[in-house]
Amino acid sequence: MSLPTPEAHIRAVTETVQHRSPAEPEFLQAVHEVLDTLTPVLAEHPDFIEAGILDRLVEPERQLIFRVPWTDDTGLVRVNRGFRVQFNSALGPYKGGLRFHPSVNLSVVKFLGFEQIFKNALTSQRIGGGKGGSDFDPSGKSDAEVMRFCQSFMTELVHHIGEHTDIPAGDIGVGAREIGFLFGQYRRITQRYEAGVLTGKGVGWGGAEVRTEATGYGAVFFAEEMLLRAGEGIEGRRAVVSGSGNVATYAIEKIQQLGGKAITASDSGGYVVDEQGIDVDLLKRVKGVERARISEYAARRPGAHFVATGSVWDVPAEIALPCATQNELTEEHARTLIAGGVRAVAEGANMPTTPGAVELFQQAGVLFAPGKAANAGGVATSALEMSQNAARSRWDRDKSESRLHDIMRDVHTATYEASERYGRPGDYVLGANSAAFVTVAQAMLEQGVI
Ligand code: NDP
Ligand code: 2IT
Repeated sequence: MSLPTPEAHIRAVTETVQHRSPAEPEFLQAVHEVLDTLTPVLAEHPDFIEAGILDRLVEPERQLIFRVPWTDDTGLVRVNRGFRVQFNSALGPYKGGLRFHPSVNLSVVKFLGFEQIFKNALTSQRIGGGKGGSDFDPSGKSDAEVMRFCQSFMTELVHHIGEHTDIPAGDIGVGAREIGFLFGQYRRITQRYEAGVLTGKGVGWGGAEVRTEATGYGAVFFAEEMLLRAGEGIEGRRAVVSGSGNVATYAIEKIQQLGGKAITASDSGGYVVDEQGIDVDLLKRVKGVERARISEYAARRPGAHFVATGSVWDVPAEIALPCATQNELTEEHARTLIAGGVRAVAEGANMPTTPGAVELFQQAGVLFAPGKAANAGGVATSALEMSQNAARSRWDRDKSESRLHDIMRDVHTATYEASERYGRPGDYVLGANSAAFVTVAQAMLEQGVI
């Protein structure tokens, strides 16, 4: 048998994806981002080419799309679309969040599910990759409406998940409130208290300590590891952060705890600049408790101001943490950040930096951490939650945070070492993709053609 070269193989697989999914730009972007870095690994592993590992990896094992009918507070029946893409289970049960946002469609869920395979592999926690969600928009909905939506969503999802098959969690628009409603309905339908079927639960009923904080804290730990390797640190440095949800809030909190100063936060309506450093308690109150707009933060905080146009990337800083959504940091933004002296960029969000912007950062020698490595602390702590649920145990905060810290150090080491091994030391994109791919590919190879 004569095998194609790695380059020809990657080209052929990419063309197949484009042919099968021509209308899925986010998914195609995520596939390109991974496949374009795999030439050195495939050159070392013709067995992966022969076994069709890439051909299988880009095709989800299962994709579910379902109707989610619910009744709003006026008595009107509404219909949303629900998704769960069970992408790859070579390393363990499908694991990944649910996103509730009007922009959710199959392309978005598939890009997130694809990323999740590699991210989960990097955590070394034996979890496969999946993602789900709905085009339901929780903003402006009452708690009762959100509950009815979650109950209807779970009435279908219940048939497809389980602690040994598929374990959803939160993502944009899905936090502790939604996980509570989803779990309640799961328990009611199945008549089983299967705590490990969802993660991000309330800490009083099976949730892990530090799961809420884990993604944001983890992204800062990763940024710190990159800086320490370069002989630098976080203390005394300015950071710009986008978003004001779960990930952004705890990234800001950890930056301040480590002696840095996070000076921005944003939402879809604009951003705030607070040169004294963001007041995390006020941010939690405004965005978390009151579910108000970020402009309200500036209204209540002397010295802070709200900007409705442009983006946080217009504010010069040494550390940049995109923690809102995909493709929010463009080439133009990258040029501005580089001109402003940025040293490290770590993606708290999934795929927030466009491919052109990533290239600019790398060319300029900026330390750049892709989301699948930098934001892996969230799902890693979800896996720790599953372990605690299975053992019917509960770890305290110190143990939980120190495990998270260790995992992020290990993800950094594995990523850096792979970047060296495959010929581009310090290229964390290539490092993360290669290290994760080898782990998943080897498991697929050993498990046969399935
Ligand atoms: P939240 O819903 O808690 O917060 C999302 C934030 O991003 C809000 O400030 C929101 O503003 C803003 N945002 C969302 N969509 C858009 C948009 N289209 N345009 C502009 N702003 C937007 O979500 P999370 O903090 O949980 O998630 C943020 C990112 O982190 C996502 O990319 C997610 O996939 C990723 N992530 C999350 C993990 C987790 O554990 N939660 C784990 C790993 C990654 P507004 O309120 O105005 O919409
Ligand atoms: O993108 C992600 O890693 C998440 N939204 C968290 C997934 C999880 O299962 O905790």
